[in-house]
Formats: sequence, C-alpha cells, structure tokens
Amino acid sequence: MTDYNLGNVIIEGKTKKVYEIVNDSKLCFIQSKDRITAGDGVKSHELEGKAAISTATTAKVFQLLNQAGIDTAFVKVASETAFVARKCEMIPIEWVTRRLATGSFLKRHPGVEEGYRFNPPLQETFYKDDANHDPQWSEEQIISAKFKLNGVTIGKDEVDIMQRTTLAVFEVLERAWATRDCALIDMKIEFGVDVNGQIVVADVIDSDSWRLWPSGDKRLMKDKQVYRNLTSVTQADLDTVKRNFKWVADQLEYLVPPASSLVVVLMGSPSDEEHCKKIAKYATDLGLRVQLRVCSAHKGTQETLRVLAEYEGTGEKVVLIAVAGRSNGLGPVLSGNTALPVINCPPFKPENVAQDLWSSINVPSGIGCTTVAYPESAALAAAQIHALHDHLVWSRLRVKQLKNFISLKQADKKLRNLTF
Ligand code: OK8
Ligand code: C2R
Repeated sequence: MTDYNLGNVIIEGKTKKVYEIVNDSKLCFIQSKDRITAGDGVKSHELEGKAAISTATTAKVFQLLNQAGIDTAFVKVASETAFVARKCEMIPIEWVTRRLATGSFLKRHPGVEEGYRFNPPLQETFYKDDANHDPQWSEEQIISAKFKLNGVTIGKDEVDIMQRTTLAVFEVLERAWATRDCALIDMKIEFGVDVNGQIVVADVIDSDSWRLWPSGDKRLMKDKQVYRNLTSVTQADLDTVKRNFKWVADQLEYLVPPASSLVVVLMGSPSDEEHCKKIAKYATDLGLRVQLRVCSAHKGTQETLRVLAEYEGTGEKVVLIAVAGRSNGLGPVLSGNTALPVINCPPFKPENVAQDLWSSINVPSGIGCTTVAYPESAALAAAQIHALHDHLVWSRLRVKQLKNFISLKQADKKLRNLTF
C-alpha cells in the first residue's frame, strides 16, 4: 500500500517495476518484486519477502551514501517494498569495482589467482545487454556511443566523473562494511541523469549488487553468489539465500551511526568567537560534533586544566582545537598536559601574522601540538584524526575530495570552450 498516486509504468525489469508519480514529474516510484534472478534472467525464482529485504537494503545503503555527501537518486522509503527516487534516464552501463580478483575477472584473465588484491581497486565497465551477456566495454566505447540522456551527452568528462564516483562509492561502502568485519570484494552500480541534467548514482544497491565475505572468508559469502552457484535450487536453498539477505539488511542498521566524534574548540577570549564558529561550521559539515569553550591559559591556568580534565574523564575520543590570538599559551599548555591531539588555529590579525604564528610553532621540547592558519584547515585536520576510527567522517573527507574533482572538471568544461 502507498500514499502515492501512481501513473504509468516507466519500465519493468526482472526484479522491479518503476512507475511515474502523478503530479510529480521529477520523481518516480520503484516497486521491488519477490523475485530473484541470475545469469541475465536464465535462472529465476519467486522468493517471498525478498522485495522487503531488498528495499530495506537499498534504502540503508543510499542513506549512507547520501550522508557521506554522494549525489544519489534515492529520496525516501515509500512502503515496505518500494521507495521514491529522482526520475532519471538511465545510462546503460554497469560500473564494476573490484578489490579482490574473483568472478568474471578470473575468466577474462587466466593465470590470475583468486584473491589477487587490487590497489587501487580495479574498475571495469559493461554494456547492459542481457541478450549478449553484458559485454565489457572500454571508456572509448562508452564515449563513442554518445548516449544522450535528459539533454546530457555522455562524453569524456562525464565518464571521468562517473569513474571517480564509482570508486568513492566502493571505498565508502568498503569502510562501512569493515566495521562489521565484512570484506566488500566487488560491486556494481549504475548511474542515471535526472530531469535537471545531474548525473546521480541510481537504480538499487542491494545483495544482488556486491560480493560480501564476512571476515574476508569466501566460504562465508552472504550475497547473491550463493544463488548464482546453485545448479539445482531447493526450497531449503532459497531459505538460506533469504536468511543471508536478511542478515545483510540487519547489519546495515549499524552502519549509519549518529554523528559522535567530538571536537572541542577552546578559545582564549570571547573575542575569538567568530573565528571559532567558522571552525565549528566546517567541522559539523564533516560529520563532527563540536563544543565551544572559553578558557585562557594565561589568565586562568588552573581553570584551563580543569576543563581539560572534563574531557580526559569522559574516555571519549576527543580532538582539541586551541584558538588563541597574540601570544598563544593555550595550545602548548593543553598539549603539554594531555595525550589528546591539539591543533592550534590562531585568529591572525593581518598586521601581526608573523609574530603570532611564531608563538604557536616555537614550542619547547616535549610539546607536539600542530598549527594551521585557516578555520577550514583546523576542521579538516581534526576530521583526519577522527577518520582513523570513524568511517562516516572518513567518508565525508573522501567525498569532499571527489567533489573537488567534479567541480574542477565542470569548471574546466565550462571555460575551455569560451572564445574571446
Ligand atoms: C548483473 C560484481 C559483483 O546476477 C547475475 O548473474 C546477472 C545480473 C542479474 O541478473 O542481476 N547481474 O548484471 C551484475 N553484473 C555484475 N554484478 C551484477 N550484479 C556485480 O558486479 O559484485 C556482481 O554482484 C562483479 O561481477 P562479475 O565478477 O560477475 O563480473
Ligand atoms: P583578550 O580579549 O582577553 O584581551 O584576548 C585571546 O585568544 C585573544 O585572541 C586577546 C587575545 O589574547 C588571546 N589569549 C591568549 C591566551 N589567552 C588569551 N593567547 C592564552 O592563554 O594563550
């Protein structure tokens, strides 16, 4: 049952049906089916409950990707077995990323042992064509096809952006799964172009889309490969496949945690507030939790150490950012009295930059605080420290790099064709 007023069927595939939504031309409704297929539809079975498990899986994966900052078509869950997405024209290419060699790669590359590790992950593209078993396509073939979707012609720039995005999607999900002691071995995604001409990760991402090996052990695989490998299919086999898929959907509940990694910005004076709020804005955008405190090591040494003891006492993982103008005693005093990381970010005045900077970096022996010049740098440095244990913060940093790449590409595309 759904609250949406469904229009025409846009397309019906093996495992889902896509509808128009009456009165909303920018969205569509993706209804999952209780059907599992493999070998490009050659093997096919009814699997009661699969639509709900698949929808729950796709929703969690896309929420995680959206939270990391990746642009996807996913909008929201509409019912137990359906979700709403941005209406896209789909690019008929499967974008595959592999960390370990297995599956069809081994057939195409005889001699390579299963488990060969790709650093960076290997990327491959396949043209979606069931009748010809999805042939592998080169970048040149994709560009030469000149796909035109919602007004966008897929050329070299678009292919580069999709390649980079595919890699980021894989790495974000690989990190997330690692927190559940599961190795993401390889996966496939697809892209669409929405009605505004934006390229977004689309389709579904569920247990059909990847190979997932708990503890990196192939024998424990929890993905559709279990079904693909069956020569005859019994009800007991289907029950096992369903149990595996449900296990994956349940694990995903743990992969989207609320923001938890803490950054404490300590300022030497309330006059530093504006500078500190800039740091706080950048840090929250990176998925960090921020607290602002006022304490001067010069004017209130004991109080500063008491505030420090509050954070030492929580046992939480905390990064400290010291914001102190003129003579910076705050950062070095904090650093000399804690093992927590301390980053100095002095609020420089243009006329005193040289002297003030010197007071942050010319510290006595035994002091390990670091110094950055800009609020954004302070937030990024704190995020890099937290990213060592927080996969969501790691993902935000990873996607920020991707966004830098995309915006430079788009700017270059816009400007390189200008004539004067
Ligand atoms: C795809 C990575 C792995 O599942 C089938 O057998 C066919 C088809 C279907 O009907 O769903 N699936 O078209 C598909 N192609 C690649 N992948 C698909 N799901 C994923 O890509 O993680 C696959 O799960 C590499 O796969 P490989 O080694 O078969 O090329
Ligand atoms: P007041 O507003 O107290 O005069 O401070 C502050 O961070 C501020 O930028 C003027 C500037 O002096 C800085 N300050 C320090 C310390 N305490 C205050 N550098 C310290 O303990 O290092």
